[in-house]
Amino acid sequence: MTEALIVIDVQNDFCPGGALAVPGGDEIVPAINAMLPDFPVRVFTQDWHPADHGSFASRHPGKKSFEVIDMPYGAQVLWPDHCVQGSRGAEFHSHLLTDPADLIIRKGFRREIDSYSAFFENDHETPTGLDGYLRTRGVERLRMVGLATDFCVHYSAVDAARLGYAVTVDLACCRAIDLDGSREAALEAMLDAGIVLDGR
Ligand code: VGL
Ligand code: ZN
Repeated sequence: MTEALIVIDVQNDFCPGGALAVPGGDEIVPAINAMLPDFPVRVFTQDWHPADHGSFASRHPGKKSFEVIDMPYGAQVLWPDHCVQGSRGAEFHSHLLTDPADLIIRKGFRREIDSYSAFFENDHETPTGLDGYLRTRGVERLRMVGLATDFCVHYSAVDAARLGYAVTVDLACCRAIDLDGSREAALEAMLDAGIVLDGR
């Protein structure tokens, strides 16, 4: 069974000093670099927002970061401006080895809709194309690492399981934002979806 390593959003803005810093986000980089040679297929994702993206609190007068609003596609957490296309914050962490990536998939590039998952935008139906890529390369099993455990890793893993992949999330190589217990809730949701949580 061909296994792909999926490296989610290991970008400067999700690391200490970044606009939406995940505690310890940079700590996972050496271990991810070390596992890259073990996988025949390696995909990296990159959160990639226009400067006026609808998930930014700055676009919603009177709202603050981390407040939740209703969008046509469902609830949306409002975030500080982050991972703006072409910015330093959107670049991969400088120690992450990116040359081994077969594919870099960008997401969240439509102003009107956020995309946590590497497979579908937050309407849960607009595909990113990653499923087709993996299927045509014969991938059936996925190992997921990256940032953040409770948002992009969580949504990517659940969508992958729903699409029929055998999914393992390697928790030693993930870090969480943890808004109001979102880390624990995400772990439960991933277990319910049949995902193996390595390191729990
Ligand atoms: C992410 C919040 C907003 C993530 C991306 O990569 O988990 N979280 N955009
Ligand atoms: Zn984002």
